[in-house]
Amino acid sequence: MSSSRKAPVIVITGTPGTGKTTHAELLAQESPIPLKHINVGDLVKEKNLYEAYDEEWQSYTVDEDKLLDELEPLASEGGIILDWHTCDIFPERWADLVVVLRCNHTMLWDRLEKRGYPLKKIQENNEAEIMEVVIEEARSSYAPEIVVELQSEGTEDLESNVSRIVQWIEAWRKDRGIANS
Ligand code: DAT
Repeated sequence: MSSSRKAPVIVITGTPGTGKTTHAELLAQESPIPLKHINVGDLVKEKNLYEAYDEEWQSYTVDEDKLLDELEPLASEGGIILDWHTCDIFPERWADLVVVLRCNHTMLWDRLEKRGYPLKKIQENNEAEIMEVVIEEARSSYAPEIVVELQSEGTEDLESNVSRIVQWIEAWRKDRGIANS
């Protein structure tokens, strides 16, 4: 649960390419309270929070203990957006809202191809989206009432999703008797 935080922790997750970073950036701009966008993949690289780099898959094997130690003080304080393609390593008590972005798999394929991913990495992620890996993971890790699945295919989706999250932030603060600034 959210304990005494005055600002929420919002997890934005989904298969790579579903639009997490795009959503997190717009949300950080439009939020009624300051929210720090933490791109967890970038943080892992910047702070060397990995055990190894896999050339073949072009991905890092994350050192989960180090990552959790790095994030713990930020999560306790609140006011952050955690942007990552997986969510089940975060302790349940950290999250106030878990947004899972979804995208049509052919559209996702095109986005990942544009990103220059190797074919097997595109295939793996495409399959993960079809098999609903991330939404299943979110549902098995968090209370159902905090998990929201949102479509992220075009800019209309992006805008309506972000305004929905902004409304959720306002309601979250009101519920806790924190005045809107
Ligand atoms: P992620 O952070 O999940 O890997 P991203 O935010 O980098 O994904 O988005 C990947 C690409 O797809 C990027 O070029 C922006 C585009 N995109 C994602 N969601 C979108 C949306 N809802 N509307 C328009 N473009 C979107």
